[in-house]
Amino acid sequence: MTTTITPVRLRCEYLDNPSGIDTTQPRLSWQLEATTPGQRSLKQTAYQILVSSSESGLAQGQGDLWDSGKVSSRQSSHIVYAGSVLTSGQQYWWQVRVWDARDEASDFSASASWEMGLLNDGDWQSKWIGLQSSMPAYDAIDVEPMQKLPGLQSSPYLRTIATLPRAVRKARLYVTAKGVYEVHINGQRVGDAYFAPGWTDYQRRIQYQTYDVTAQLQQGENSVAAILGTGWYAGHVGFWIDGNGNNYQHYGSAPRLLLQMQIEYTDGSSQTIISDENWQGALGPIVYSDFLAGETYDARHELAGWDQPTFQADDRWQPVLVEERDAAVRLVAEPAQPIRVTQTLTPQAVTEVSPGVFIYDMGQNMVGWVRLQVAGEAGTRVQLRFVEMLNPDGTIYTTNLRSARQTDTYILKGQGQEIFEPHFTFHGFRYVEISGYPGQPTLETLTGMVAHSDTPPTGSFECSNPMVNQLQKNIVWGQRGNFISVPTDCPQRDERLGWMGDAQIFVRTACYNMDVAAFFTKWMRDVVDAQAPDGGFPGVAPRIVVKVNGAPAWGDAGIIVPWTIYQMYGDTRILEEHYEAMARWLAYLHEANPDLLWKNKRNNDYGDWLSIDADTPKELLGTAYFGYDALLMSRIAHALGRDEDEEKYQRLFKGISEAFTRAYVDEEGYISGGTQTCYVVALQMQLLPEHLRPLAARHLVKEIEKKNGHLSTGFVGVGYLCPVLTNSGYSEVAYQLLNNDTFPSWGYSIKHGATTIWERWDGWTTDKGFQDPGMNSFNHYSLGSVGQWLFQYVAGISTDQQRPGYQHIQLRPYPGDDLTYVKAEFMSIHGRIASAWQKEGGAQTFTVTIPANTTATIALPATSDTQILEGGVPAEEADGVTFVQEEEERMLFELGSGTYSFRLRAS
Ligand code: RAM
Repeated sequence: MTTTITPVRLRCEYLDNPSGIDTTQPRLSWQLEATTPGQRSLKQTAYQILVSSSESGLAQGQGDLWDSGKVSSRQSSHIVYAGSVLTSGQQYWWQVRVWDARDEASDFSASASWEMGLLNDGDWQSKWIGLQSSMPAYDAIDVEPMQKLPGLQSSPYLRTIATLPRAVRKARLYVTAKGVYEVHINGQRVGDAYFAPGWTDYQRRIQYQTYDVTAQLQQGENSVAAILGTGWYAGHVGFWIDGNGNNYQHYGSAPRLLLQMQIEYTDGSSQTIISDENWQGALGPIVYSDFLAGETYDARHELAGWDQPTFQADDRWQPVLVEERDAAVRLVAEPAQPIRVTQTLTPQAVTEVSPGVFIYDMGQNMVGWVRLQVAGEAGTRVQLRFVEMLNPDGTIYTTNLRSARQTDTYILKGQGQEIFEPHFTFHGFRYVEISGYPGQPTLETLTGMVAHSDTPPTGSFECSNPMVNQLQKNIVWGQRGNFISVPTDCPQRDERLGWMGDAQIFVRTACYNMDVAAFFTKWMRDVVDAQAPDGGFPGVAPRIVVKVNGAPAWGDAGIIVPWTIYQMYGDTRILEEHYEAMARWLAYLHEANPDLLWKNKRNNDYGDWLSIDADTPKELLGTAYFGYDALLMSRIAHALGRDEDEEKYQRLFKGISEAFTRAYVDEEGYISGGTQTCYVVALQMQLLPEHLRPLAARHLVKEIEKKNGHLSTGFVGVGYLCPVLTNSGYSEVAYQLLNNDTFPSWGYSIKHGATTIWERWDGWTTDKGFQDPGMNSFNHYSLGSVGQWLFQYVAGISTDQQRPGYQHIQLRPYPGDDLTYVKAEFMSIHGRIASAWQKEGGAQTFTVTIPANTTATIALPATSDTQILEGGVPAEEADGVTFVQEEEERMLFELGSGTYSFRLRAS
């Protein structure tokens, strides 16, 4: 007999064949597919993992580092490596085979691998290098006065020659920067990452990247070279906090490079190339490159051949400045996907708005930059300015960028066709203004380069309402544009900070759209690095610019984010890793607020930020979050088997919910403040006694009616609004909010051309035009947190809280009256889940797919009177389907893996 299941998609620490990880007990995961498509109720009953120190050894079935033996288990994700000790720089190959329900073994899977990075501080021999400060800057260069921001720096070009005496068998490059880097070997750029090493608190922890450069090296002389940018380290980030314009040099004054190349020769000998005194530095064509300002590139200053081994350095090249490493700053492997260009866009239109000034419409508010093609005389200066919106007269609207310039300037060298892409800057924009272009630019002149943390797409959602489909697109574009090493609030103005409130409200939506497990694994370390000694989590992580501790709904991201990652991916390690930090945050709140209302230490309390004519009392909102923290901590303690803590936090949660009810709720379920958000948080966070819940839900609906069927929630209330309505039996009200296109609603922005989620409901209105430019981004994801509701309720794809990570799936779709169909998919850690429903005539069809080795409970909107067929036979007789029970207006069935199509008809 052959097996029914096949292991596929092997991953290590959420990544495909990662190189340079520093987790010494990495977790291995795979997915299972039906060997014969269409088979149902397939499960794994056992697995065997082999890990080998060589690819050929593994091919011969040897697990010299680890042979798990046959382990009886359903587990197919997060299996902790338990073999011999893993060592720096070594690559490991692994494979898995599984046994099915009949105890038939599969073949071993295709092999996968991972490679360790540099695990010990002593592995690093290299030194930080940069330009001597005596190096003349391009300050005097004729930069447009408007582009002159204090702190702008020219990019260092650095190079050395590595002489390799023998043929290379294997070479790895470990590299990082204080700032951002681009490495070139023998004239070729290494890797495809942008803005590496990414943003962390550089005074504590700097990520490095590992590249396989074997194929780029040759016996003999090799050029190893790099360009640096200031990036988050020394460039402009955030707003003008102190009135002096000091929103730059947050971590240090000038960029530095740290590079180490480990070479193994075919004869078994080895060599290490490092950044040190043997490097030279010069200024090149990048006059400056800065996230907020943009880039000015003078091609006349290009250092032709500078990254080639044959290059003859002239006296522009000087010895570099060398600094020893500070052991207090940890060098860590980057645990997440790097930033990459994931798509290119062709402009949709170009218009000449005044003589020689052209405006391109990219058709999409995007984040990244453009590639420019141009030919003309040397010294011709082409300027590109990037904005999200246009003024009524068709010119570019720059005011909402505040002090961010978002301007790239290219100065031609005059040698035929020239192509320019900036190196170390990104912009948030839909429109590009080009001036100084020699000749008539065409649609081919510019190409949009979309860049962001390359988190793999996992979700899709489509329905019969085009406006809702546009909403889903806008949510995804907002996520792409703002997940840039950290989850930022916006990508265009002088801010771009890791705002915690935004992240916590959006994290579940983010998990549906893309695989963000590794991304948030990394960011939670930023959060904990930024935790204050008193236990206070920050309001932004990394903690710069806004230095106070987190406010309600902002600091709480420190608990909500790990909890959500655990729920969405079954990851207990993120809970363990940060358990102490989470406990300290809660203790900090508790100590400051012994009467269990969050009165003290609310710091910059933003309340229900950017709500519409609805002031939710801040203390009440804070207390709700305090209660939610305690509730989640009790669940987290439970997940980790910490029984005493579970009880302790449960008691705390009970105390806070009682205090909340005493202080803010009357006996008819009215909540003081009376805003929609008041009711939403009280219900979502389970703060009300049972008997008041239906009353509070009614009041919530009344509040919506009072607003003529509109929402009034800000960042904080919006995420739970539709879920709470739906859970309380008012899904039709949630649908009404979804379908609205009058102000304020998601549809309103879409009706007025939005291609991303706006920061404010009233970012632009027909009555008032643009909102206060002091804070008006058109690419902010927070109000897009309704995406969770689309997947989890409209399509009905949810995990079982008790068996997280979609090991057991809850399918509970809520068909809305105005939609005729919905089709959604979600690639979970266990494989592809799909849910679709459709109405035709008097019948409804529900088609679902759940992956092998998972089970599901489907709750169909039906009663015992409904005729329910699956594949043409009565559901309870269908293969893989077991009737469970009837609940209020729902018929529940248990499903084994596979695809099912249920047809419901009222009889
Ligand atoms: C602004 C942004 C950000 C929000 C803070 C409180 O800077 O809107 O998204 O979190 O305020």
